[in-house]
Amino acid sequence: MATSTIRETASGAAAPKPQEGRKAPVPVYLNLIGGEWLPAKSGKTTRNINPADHSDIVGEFPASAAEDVNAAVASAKKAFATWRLVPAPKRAEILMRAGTLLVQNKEKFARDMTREMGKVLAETRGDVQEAIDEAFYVAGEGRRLFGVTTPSELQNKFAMSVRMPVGVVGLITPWNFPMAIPSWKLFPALVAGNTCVIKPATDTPLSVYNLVRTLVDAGLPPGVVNIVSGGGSSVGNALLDHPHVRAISFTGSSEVGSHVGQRAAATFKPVSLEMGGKNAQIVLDDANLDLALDGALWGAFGTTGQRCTATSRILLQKGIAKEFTDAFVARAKALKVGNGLDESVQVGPQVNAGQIETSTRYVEIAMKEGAKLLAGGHALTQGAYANGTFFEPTVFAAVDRKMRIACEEVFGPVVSLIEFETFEQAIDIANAIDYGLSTAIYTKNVNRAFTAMRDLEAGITYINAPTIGAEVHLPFGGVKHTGNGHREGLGAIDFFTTWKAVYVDYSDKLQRAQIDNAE
Ligand code: UN1
Repeated sequence: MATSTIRETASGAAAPKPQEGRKAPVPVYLNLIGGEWLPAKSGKTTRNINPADHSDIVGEFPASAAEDVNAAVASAKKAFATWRLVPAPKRAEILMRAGTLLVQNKEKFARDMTREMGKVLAETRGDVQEAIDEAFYVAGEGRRLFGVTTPSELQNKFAMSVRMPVGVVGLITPWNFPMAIPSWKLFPALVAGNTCVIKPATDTPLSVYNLVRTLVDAGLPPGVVNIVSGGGSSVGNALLDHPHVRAISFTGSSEVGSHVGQRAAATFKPVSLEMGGKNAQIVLDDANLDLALDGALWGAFGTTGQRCTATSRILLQKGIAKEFTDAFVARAKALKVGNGLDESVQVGPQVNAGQIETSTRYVEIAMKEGAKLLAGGHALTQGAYANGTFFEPTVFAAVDRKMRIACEEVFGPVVSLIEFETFEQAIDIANAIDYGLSTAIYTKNVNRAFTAMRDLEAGITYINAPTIGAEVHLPFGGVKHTGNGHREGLGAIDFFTTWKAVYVDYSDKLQRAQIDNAE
């Protein structure tokens, strides 16, 4: 692989800059363009800071602009000419090797991720594991990528449909699953023969570097994947506008997703949007209450509530509401919040100060609306928390389904308890939102479980399991404002390929469809 004059170390880092008064020098990471590790043309950088400890600088990353995107797209376009001709099973072998390398580096990549994103080590190990699962799952696709054949209406004519790569694809990825979600996009795009320009989330670029560096080490040719780090308004918009980018895959908020979809429409790019959620866990009177409590606690406060699939509404049937609420509040209060690198910590920091502001604002909104605060409600700023962005696990009760706290995504450790009387009411409340990503119901009644599977308006429904925990080989995505109809996991290949119909006429004469064979 070609390198620039900049000295390259692992993960695309250039020679570290010594920091005054600092023990370890700050590594400087670069863009990957056409196989070379390059700074932003402007020379600008931004800092990646540990949200649990702001004195810990994870690295400096390029603050790129449209000119860097242009170079990356040009290199991806050049690489497409040859990558699309590499047999898919061979492309898949690179993913296989990448999966094996990820297994070897799982612990290191998990620690890097906890440092840049905050979630606890058990979860960042899970995040890397999800990329490993995706690598092995999608590698199998190299020997499938099935098309269909069908009889022609004419004699001596053969008809088939084959999947073609789309071309250069732009991938815009979020900070909450810094390696898993990039892998959901990169791996299917690659096995299908596309070349990629990826814009990592500005809060968590290191995990994308670790992932892409792994692909390079596994043998990915130069230019097939390019990384351009930087902000949404600079790098993101340049990808959306670029005439040679043929499709965009985005995961993030519904607000930004709406912008992405509208802007990309100007150049007719297909766009896959995975966005927000306001996911409900329903607990019926007949549920195994301990199981429902375990699920609710994990669903609401796992990843500090920063999952699109996080449980943010717990719908409680009257008969169990009090017992559940008391136990849930006690357990929420007992959760250990802290630095995710400490194995005893259960809830890490929020990713940045902006997220703390959002959580704080929603607590104020909920209080004004008349919801009852039963636990948490504040940012943690003293002692060990002083250098980070921490928020208490927060529980509201007496929440009415129409309150903003019951309808809008917080993306933090804030959960609302809503009571209901009948099963039908629970389904109504669960569906009475703009989002439709994940849902869960706890019951032992098989009839209710199946009715819920049918009637909950969501891309994912769990029975007796929390709203989080999707596996890579099932379709991932949602309805209403959560998505625009595409799916990751099972379904990603559909987005990253385009159908071509092929007709082979071996009759040696002109045969006019719809005319020569008509009665
Ligand atoms: C997200 O919710 O932002 O289903 C992604 C899960 C994970 C992926 C979540 N496998 O909880």
